[in-house]
Amino acid sequence: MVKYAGLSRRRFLTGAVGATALGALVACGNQVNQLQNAPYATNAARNASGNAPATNASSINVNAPTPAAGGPAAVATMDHGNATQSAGSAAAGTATPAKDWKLMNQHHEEGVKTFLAQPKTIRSAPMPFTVQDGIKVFEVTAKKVQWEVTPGQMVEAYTYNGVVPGPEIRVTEGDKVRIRLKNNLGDEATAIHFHGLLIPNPMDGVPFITQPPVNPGEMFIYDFIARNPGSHMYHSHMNSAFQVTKGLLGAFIIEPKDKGAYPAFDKEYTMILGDGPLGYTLNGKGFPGTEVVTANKGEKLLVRFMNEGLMIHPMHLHGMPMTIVAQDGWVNTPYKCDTVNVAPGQRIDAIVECTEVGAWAFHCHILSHAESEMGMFGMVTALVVT
Ligand SMILES: [Cu+2]
Repeated sequence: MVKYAGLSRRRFLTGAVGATALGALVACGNQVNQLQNAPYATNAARNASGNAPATNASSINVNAPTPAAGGPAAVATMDHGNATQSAGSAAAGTATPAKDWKLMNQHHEEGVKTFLAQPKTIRSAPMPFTVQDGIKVFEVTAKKVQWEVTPGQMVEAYTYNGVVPGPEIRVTEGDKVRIRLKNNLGDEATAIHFHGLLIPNPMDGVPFITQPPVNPGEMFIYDFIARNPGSHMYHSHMNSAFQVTKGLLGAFIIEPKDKGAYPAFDKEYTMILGDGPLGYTLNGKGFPGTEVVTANKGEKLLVRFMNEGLMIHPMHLHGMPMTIVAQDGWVNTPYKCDTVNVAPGQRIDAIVECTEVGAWAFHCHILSHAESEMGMFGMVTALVVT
């Protein structure tokens, strides 16, 4: 049916596409996408079957078609290589119901094509600031918006400044920082905790412990000095299992004054992990809405993993090892791995030496957070090295 515009599926999935891999991949995705009349039709089905944790079923697209026979529970025992197996040929109670493997292939394929057609950069710009009396002042407004988690799937999100994650706050060690939090949520109080920062106690952002709650319509001003460099976060500490997983979260990065105090890298990418009402997400998006990570051959890519969800996510990169250089902002003795556990609240800094050209899958290895009969979903992206 659908042609790959000169690129075979095997070629772009293995990444053996030469020096213009990304351009070819994206062009390929775009061209293929144009051939489809309803490119998002199967995404709705994918969302219904997998993108959201079971407890959040009410927030996902309930108008989607019924998932393929067998359902998610059958996925663990599914064997793509054994297509001749059928329910009637094995003892009752032990066999997986027969699959429509052509339909499954189609769902998997369409997800990848949609992913490759995404723009390369979908994240918002770092949060702007003004400088007043030598203080970097950031304006942060908590408000609800309709957020597109995957193409065509809108979910109510609680946001800082209208985006999930909130815009990255980036300052330098020693900076004087002011955060002006306005609560426009309308019907609940909130507060910001600066996760990982060494900070004066009254600025720690925990209602009824260090400050009054910031009620609807109110403002609270946080003032502190950025003391400890590293990968940190900011998030709600009010009704947090709900507010944070709905989107009140963001990266707070303090660059070291002395760049030599941190391992060398050429470019960086922050990947915030999420699970909850928005589904399984990387930077507020579920596959195929996730962003393609790109690097040139030979570059050292710093990936800052941050987990703002409620579950542990072992993040796995195909093709190349990661060197773990810091945890929770503190530089540690480096070690190599290809899968790194990121627990809720943790930040893990990993440097990837991009030695291998190609499109390398990059995903959570709790596979029920990443792939089902309906194709890949949730915590999946790709590192494309050209
Ligand atoms: Cu996971």
